[in-house]
Amino acid sequence: MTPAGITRRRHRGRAVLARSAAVGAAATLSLAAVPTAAAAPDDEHCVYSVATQAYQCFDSLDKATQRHGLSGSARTAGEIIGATVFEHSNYGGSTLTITVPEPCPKNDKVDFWLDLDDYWQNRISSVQAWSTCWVWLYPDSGDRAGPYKENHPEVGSYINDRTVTVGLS
Ligand SMILES: [Ca+2]
Repeated sequence: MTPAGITRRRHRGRAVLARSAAVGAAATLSLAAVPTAAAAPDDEHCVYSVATQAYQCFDSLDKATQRHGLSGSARTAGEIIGATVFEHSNYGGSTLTITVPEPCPKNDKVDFWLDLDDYWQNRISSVQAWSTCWVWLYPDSGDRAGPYKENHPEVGSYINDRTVTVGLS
């Protein structure tokens, strides 16, 4: 059941114009036409720890979180899930799960921050909040949207595909 929105972008290389009439020097020009199709990534499912700044990726969200408490090394380290953010609405596409060392204290402060990497900037479309954490989404403008409590299949048109920093409070 693949979300319909995920189609691998395929740039079919324009037929190479091999003009045999041109002399040898012209042939080197074709090197400039480096194909970009390979840059289109498959979905990735990663876990980021705000405590250790460790970043680990997996084949699926299930594997990334192994039930919603994490297991294995992450749990051993005392980490719990603060939030999962998604590339597409309705929790589709790539996922990034943010783990925190403790449930978010309800102290009217943003306790945990994550500046998104190039891949995740301007990509978040839905979010899930866990472990008492509320999710705040910050666009480049310094404004913010939130708090998102529990599950939000749409973050809303204001912030959709505009988040550059995630905060957990
Ligand atoms: Ca998106």
